[in-house]
Amino acid sequence: MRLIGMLDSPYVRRVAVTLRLLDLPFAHEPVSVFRHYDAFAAINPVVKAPTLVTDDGVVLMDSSVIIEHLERLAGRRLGPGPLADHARAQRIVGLALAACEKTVSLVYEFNLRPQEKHHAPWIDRVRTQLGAAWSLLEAELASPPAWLEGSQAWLTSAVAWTFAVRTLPESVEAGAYPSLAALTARAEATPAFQAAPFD
Ligand SMILES: N[C@@H](CCC(=O)N[C@@H](CS)C(=O)NCC(=O)O)C(=O)O
Repeated sequence: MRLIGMLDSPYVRRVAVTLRLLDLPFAHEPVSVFRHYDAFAAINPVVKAPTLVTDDGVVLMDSSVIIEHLERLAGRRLGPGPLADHARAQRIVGLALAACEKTVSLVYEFNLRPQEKHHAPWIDRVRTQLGAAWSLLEAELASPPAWLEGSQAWLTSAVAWTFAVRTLPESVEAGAYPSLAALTARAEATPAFQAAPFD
């Protein structure tokens, strides 16, 4: 299997950590959707990171779609079995992914759009959504379920927080999310995270 994309993308990184935790062998190709557009397009013309090329040559995209396939391949899930626990796990994953999406929106707004074209009401809206996602995620993690560590909810929360802190530090209130910060520090020290460093 080939995982295409840079590890400074939270979506690529969550797939890389998942591959490690599921003990699935893969080759990582750090191709950038921006700096290596043509090389990326030669693999996946949609130019979306992550892209996963299966051993049969099927080209998959979207981290959640890829993770669903990897869990089928491995024959196990990184999450709790009971339905009520699954709902809570999916809520945590959804909040973390929303935080990633809103952080990426701000990064694109600030780094790709010319300053004279910035639209303040849109930026305010995204910041408000981002703040809501972090606050709700922190509330979930302040009383963590027993199954959290090692789960998809756990790794996606940590990947999201590292991405925000490293990419757009001014968008996160340092100290406002202690449970999230502590979970991330522990996750980043594990072999699966260290094998897939942010940079
Ligand atoms: N929902 C997607 C989001 C993936 C995504 O937006 N990736 C970014 C890199 S962080 C990308 O491919 N950007 C290039 C583009 O959208 O043109 C996922 O979970 O994989």
